[in-house]
Amino acid sequence: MSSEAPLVVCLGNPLLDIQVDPKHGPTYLEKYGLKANDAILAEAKQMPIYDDIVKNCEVTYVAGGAAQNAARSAAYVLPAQSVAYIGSVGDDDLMKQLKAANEAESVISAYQVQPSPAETGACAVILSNHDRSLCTTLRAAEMFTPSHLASPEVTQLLSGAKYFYIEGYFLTHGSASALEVAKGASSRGKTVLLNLSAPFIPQFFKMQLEEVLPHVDILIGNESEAAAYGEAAGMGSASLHQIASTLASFSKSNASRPRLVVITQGADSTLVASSSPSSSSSNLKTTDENPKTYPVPELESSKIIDTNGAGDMFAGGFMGALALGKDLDEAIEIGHKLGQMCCGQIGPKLEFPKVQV
Ligand code: 26A
Repeated sequence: MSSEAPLVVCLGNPLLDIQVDPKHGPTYLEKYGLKANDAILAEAKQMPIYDDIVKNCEVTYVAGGAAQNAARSAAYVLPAQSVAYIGSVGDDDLMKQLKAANEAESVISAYQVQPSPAETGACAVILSNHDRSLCTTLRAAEMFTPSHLASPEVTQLLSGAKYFYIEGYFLTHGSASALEVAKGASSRGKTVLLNLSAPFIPQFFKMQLEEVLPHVDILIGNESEAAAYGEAAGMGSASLHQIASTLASFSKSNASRPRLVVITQGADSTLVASSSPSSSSSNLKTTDENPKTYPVPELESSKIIDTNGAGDMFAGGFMGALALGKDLDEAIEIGHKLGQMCCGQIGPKLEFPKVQV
């Protein structure tokens, strides 16, 4: 580790993605009762999917875990050793693969390693057309304990960083730790980002989400996650604009900085709502257009390999750009570029050797 503390710390569930060749997609969606474009925690009926795909399909193993993908994406635009990632893993081969992927892309892995027989989490990725269905077994990831945050290595990371990124998925088991990180960072005037991650988070973990939200400066999500929040919050037929504005104006502990809510919509425009569009002198300033819309550059369908991780790469690139001091418009543009770059790769990956974005 270099003597300078990393600028960015990410917190999440480390997972190894097991991607199934799209030719098997429809069969496996049907067999395990999965929706084409969704992310879920595996229920008992889906547990056999991991052995099944490995035995019976052509699979590709790729580093995954939503916040870990975002960490690699932030690292893509930042100087070496600027990004650290915290999560819980098993002491196994899967962990070694994840650690190697982080190392190759200059992300510091600050893993809490659970003793055997705990295993590193995995995500079955069922591809069909340009959709991806994610079916996750958390295993060691959900054994994360707040004690890890108090370890000397992590304490140092948390006290030195200026940007904190938490995946909504972590709230399924680790809301106490997420709250500790967000609250601590926010009270020290640092920037806290939270990703909604999947519709089931606002749907089933609304309480945990709203507990962390006051300490969040930048909330990121996509259209279906925002809609799920709208529904859970009893907003009936509210538009995406209204839901984003409601989330932006949700109570905030650090009132010196506005909250931004960034909603992506695949190929459609990205929307940014601000709780106070013109009050900020920082690089988070928006214009009077609120929410503001940012068109997404066109991406030829033939250039898309799969969409797994595109949202994470958008979020990580966006955050990395902000950490570099870029303004909001530039940061969104970089996010779009990295999200699209990811669509041209197998799984949550970016192009190497690095291209200038
Ligand atoms: C708790 N769950 C369901 C999850 C995840 C997850 N990361 C953390 N927790 N379910 C899927 N993912 C990751 O999301 C990425 C795509 O956005 C997958 O590992 C995949 O790389």
